[in-house]
Amino acid sequence: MRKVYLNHDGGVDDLVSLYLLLKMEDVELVGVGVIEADCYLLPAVEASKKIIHKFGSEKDKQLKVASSDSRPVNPFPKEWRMHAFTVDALPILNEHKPITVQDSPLKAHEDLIRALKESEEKVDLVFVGPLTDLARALDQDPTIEENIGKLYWMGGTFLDMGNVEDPEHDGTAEWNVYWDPFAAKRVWESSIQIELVALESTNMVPLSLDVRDRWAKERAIEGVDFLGQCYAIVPPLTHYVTNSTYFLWDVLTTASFGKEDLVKRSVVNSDVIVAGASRGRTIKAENGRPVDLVYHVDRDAFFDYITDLAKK
Ligand code: AGV
Ligand code: CA
Repeated sequence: MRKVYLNHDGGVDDLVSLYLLLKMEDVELVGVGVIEADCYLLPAVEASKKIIHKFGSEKDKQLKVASSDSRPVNPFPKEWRMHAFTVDALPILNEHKPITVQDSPLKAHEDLIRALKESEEKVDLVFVGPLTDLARALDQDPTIEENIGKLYWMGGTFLDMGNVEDPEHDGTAEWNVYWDPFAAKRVWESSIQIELVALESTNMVPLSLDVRDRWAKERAIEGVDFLGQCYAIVPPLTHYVTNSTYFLWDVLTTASFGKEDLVKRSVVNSDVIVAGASRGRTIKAENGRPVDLVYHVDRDAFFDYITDLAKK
């Protein structure tokens, strides 16, 4: 059994990541934290509880979902943050009420410390939103580093173009770094092993119409229907990439944890810019700290993998 803690920020691919972690054999989810970055907190927490209630094992249903009180440095656009309301309202998640999965009494960063302290073995971290709760946990109790296996993080890019389009910014950053660059910098200062699922690889897995059609064809299988319903909420790539085009950023991060041979990695020494027009940009730096950059994914194998998980 591999133990994993998930911290997410309530986007469609965040919630699908939670679903897929529940479906993985040989993986034990030891905690879930939700941060109000690319979402509104309440629907994201409620949707998380409903996904665990619907798709989790008896053990999973004992999980308590922790809310974060972390605040943005650079907030997400409201339109994107609305997606969690739709997932939370999907009939497939609201059929069996009351929902018995509970809220954690702890704040997300404290719940992370709890989960790490409770475990005898090392716990891997899957972070698919900003790193604020991890940075705060490290500040509060630096000894948790010893309990962490590896951090899988959706964040950053070393390409010339990021995905932030915001006034007074030069467009070189990726959003999860940009939301709180100081948190990324704090984690870079730790000695945690970081697997960086950056735009280099996530750009290879846009939501495209053929993927939607594939899930539609197999919608008689409940899990595949759930994938289709979730990805009906967000815009696909049709003719060209726009600022709203949806990629499977977080799901690729989750898949790189679940099936390591789907992706290619290389070690990059890097740093995080925290101020100025490029704040939130990750850069290559000779004396920077090493990260394992995920720069390539076998696209077909990736979509086969997640669709097969949804059939389990
Ligand atoms: O930058 C990618 C991160 C991922 O964690 N999020 C979405 C994923 O959950 C922010 C984001 C960038 N572009 C977006 C985003 C878009 N077009 N719609 C919604 N969120
Ligand atoms: Ca996310």
